[in-house]
Amino acid sequence: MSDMNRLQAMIDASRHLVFFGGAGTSTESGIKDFRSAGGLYSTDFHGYPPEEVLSIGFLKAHYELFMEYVREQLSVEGVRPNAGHEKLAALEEAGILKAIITQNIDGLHQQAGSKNVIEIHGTLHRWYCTGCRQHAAKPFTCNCRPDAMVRPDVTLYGEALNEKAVDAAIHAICSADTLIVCGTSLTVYPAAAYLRYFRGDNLIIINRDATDYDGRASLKMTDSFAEVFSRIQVREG
Ligand code: CNA
Repeated sequence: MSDMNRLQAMIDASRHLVFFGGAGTSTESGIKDFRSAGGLYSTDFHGYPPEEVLSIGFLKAHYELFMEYVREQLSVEGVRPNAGHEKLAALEEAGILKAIITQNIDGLHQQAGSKNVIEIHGTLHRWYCTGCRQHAAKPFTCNCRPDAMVRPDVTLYGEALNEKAVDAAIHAICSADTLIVCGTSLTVYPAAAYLRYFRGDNLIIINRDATDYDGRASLKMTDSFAEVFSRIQVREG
């Protein structure tokens, strides 16, 4: 049986399918990931490594540079979901997929029509003022306090994850009989550690590069997200 047929059989047999994804699900929409060759981590920004730029300490110390990085490197304007995002939305619509947990901040799953999306690292589609908590879907100006900053509602290095999102993610993983992990290097913690809550039948990893969890997978595929998901059949009931 081919890997594609095995994947389809596991999805067909599943009663509670959950998807856990990362930046690799958006590369085929034209958004760079962090750790692939040519990803965001391969280029410093004004002499700073991106890991440092995307930290709470950097935001506080170099707000203008941080904002420039977000505008230039993380912009999601005009970006469209790919065939993989669309198939996941169709699987949810058919009642097969119960939840998407994503480390991404680009909002592409929702743009494709997915409803139950748990964004454990926040979103670039929500901005808030650290002074008065006013918020909006885009960057805005606020003069409520001299030290206030308008920032994206994303989890930066050095910050804790949103508790509600973490609880929802762990609950979804605990409830899954089949978990598809895709487009993530599984190196960003604590997100990657949530996989240890999976107690179901089949852990499926679809990722171009190797991950530390490959040995635990019932099925590992190295084909691309959009390629694999465009071939999945949505079989209701
Ligand atoms: P990562 O560490 O960059 O890993 C991405 C993984 O995806 C790599 O192992 C690649 O081999 C694999 N990959 C890349 N393209 C594909 C593809 N088309 N099909 C299959 N596999 C592919 O990214 P992680 O998500 O693991 O790291 C978590 C970080 C990345 C989170 O904090 C995110 O906020 C952050 N991030 C998000 C975005 C986004 O929202 N689109 C973009 C860049 C970084």
